[in-house]
Amino acid sequence: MKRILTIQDISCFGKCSLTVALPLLSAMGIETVILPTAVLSTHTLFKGFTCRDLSDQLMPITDHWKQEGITFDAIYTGYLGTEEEIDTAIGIIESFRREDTLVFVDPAMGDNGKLYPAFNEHYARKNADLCAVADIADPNITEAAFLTGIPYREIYPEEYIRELLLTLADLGTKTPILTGVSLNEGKTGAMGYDTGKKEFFHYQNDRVPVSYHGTGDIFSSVLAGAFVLGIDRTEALKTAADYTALTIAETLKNPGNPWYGVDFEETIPFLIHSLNEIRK
Ligand code: PXL
Repeated sequence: MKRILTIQDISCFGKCSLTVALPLLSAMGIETVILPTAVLSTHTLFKGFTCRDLSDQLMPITDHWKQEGITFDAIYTGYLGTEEEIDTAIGIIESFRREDTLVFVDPAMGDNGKLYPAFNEHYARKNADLCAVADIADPNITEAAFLTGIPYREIYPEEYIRELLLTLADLGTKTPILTGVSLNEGKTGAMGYDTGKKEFFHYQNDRVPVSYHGTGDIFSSVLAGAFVLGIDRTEALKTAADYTALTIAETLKNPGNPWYGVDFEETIPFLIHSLNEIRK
């Protein structure tokens, strides 16, 4: 069984970061080791959230893993919270990385042209150091704009996406993948650039015209898992994008319509089914 380490916060309520990554990666048949960087009462889009930083725990925890000889096939970072956490995550990657370890970075810090409430532009630029050590980094367009300094655009030609991808590649990411990319009216998906093969690749599906919190974490968790399972990049993009789109569509049907996160629990059987189809 493949083993992944995921480093991100745990928001006790709100369906994001570790409360999404752990169930999804486990459901995909991957042993999932967690390193919570902070404990929050809710995610930061709620008012009055509490936050206990766990920075001082990270080195003792990973030192213990070293003593036990624990290794990882992949390391996946998500929302980190402070610049110090970014440095710590880079240190952990350097310490645990082996030749074949996949390093997947989701520089979760904003959406719709804005940074999340806890962040500023300095933090955003610091995330570029983390992307520099990534095999795969999957920012959305907002995050890519803050990482590269290229102004954010809501409406864009494909050339803009290619420019963002090439600039992310210049930061050091081997395969940058931009999420929330719409190449045609009514469509949405992701586009990537493979620096080894010097090739762009993309996957688009029908756009569900709503925006839900936590969908970036769902997409990243499934995409990271698919790469860890050795699924090829186009099929991996399709698996993550189709699962995310279906989950949004299912959430819309829920009369309670939770604003704070999507009903990914409902669609886990579909995810498992699509992985079984790929394996056939
Ligand atoms: O979904 C990204 C995320 C993760 N963790 C925390 C957040 C957010 C987005 O707002 O606040 C704590």
